[in-house]
Amino acid sequence: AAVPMPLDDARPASPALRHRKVGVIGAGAVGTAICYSTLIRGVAREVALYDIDGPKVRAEVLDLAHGTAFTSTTQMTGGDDPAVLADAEVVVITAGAKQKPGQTRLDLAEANIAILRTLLPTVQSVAPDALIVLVSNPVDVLTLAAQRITGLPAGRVIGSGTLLDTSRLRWQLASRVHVHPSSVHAVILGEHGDTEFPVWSSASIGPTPLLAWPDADAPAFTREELDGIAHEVTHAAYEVIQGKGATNYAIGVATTRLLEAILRDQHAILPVSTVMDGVMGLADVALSLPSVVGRAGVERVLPVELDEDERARLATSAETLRTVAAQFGF
Ligand code: 6V0
Repeated sequence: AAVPMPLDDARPASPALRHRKVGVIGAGAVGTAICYSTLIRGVAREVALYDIDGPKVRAEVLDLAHGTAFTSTTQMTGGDDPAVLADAEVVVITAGAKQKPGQTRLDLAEANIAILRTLLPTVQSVAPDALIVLVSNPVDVLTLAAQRITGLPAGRVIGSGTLLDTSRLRWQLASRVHVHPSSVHAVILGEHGDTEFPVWSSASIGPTPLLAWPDADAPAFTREELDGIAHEVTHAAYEVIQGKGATNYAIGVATTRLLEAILRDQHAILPVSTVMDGVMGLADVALSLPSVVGRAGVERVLPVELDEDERARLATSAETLRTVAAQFGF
């Protein structure tokens, strides 16, 4: 049963928030963290959470709703009936199996594609105009599968992709040189997974190219150090999962950032995953490249200047993802 909402909330939603509804599927560690950060950052008027596990989703919705006296988003709803997602503008999918220690993201493909096959027709019937955001893993394979299953335009099916990995990279570099992560301009591209890669050739800190970073307190980066940072970023999830069984807070705020770019029509450039349509010679595969995100979803995918090594790594990422997707007929 759905959790009832108070009808007499006197606080007017700001005009910017009116009618904005985000649906989240999956009341696990990730789905609830997305709800929590979306409530706190106030990017939607209503957040609705759906899960097949009734008692769990009801408890999570109540716990989240109990805090809305202190958040700018005033309505937290949800339940075990997909009708709670009705008319959402964006539906975020976090349902499904997650990595156990030692598993890679690609090991989850079979179970999570099967979930998509039943879930997506339901989503399309209750929220026919919704943009679909995939977070469940392997997120790139699921993004391709979801686009193929729904037949939606490529830009309306968006995987969180390497947005989280990019934020991990920016945090690592920022800690190293003692600046705020928002002043670190560096991206991870390709698969959200083991073949992802940082684009060092165009990375900068403030206006200074990373490869020329000159600071007495923080001497220039060596190749070995950069390789070490890249390794840590790629393996960060394994370490967190080993220790606490899930990663959730960082993907929560990363997904909220994506929702904000969509609902506020920001035309923000974010590294997210969509089905490629020829940019950089890539097609029939979903992976992350810098993408312009606004109300319509991914409006444009931007080609990136890469050095030879980076180009080879992009090709490897695409090939790996194609091989996995092909096993499931995509
Ligand atoms: P979890 O805590 O096990 O939650 C999953 C939830 O999905 C559970 O509450 C289930 O009841 C629910 N569920 C299962 N099937 C359905 C269904 N058919 N309909 C509705 N609900 C269903 O997992 P957690 O939240 O930790 O992870 C969810 C997914 O996110 C996993 O696939 C992770 O690998 C993935 N992540 C993706 C990240 C990214 O950067 N893209 C980051 C972290 C995790």
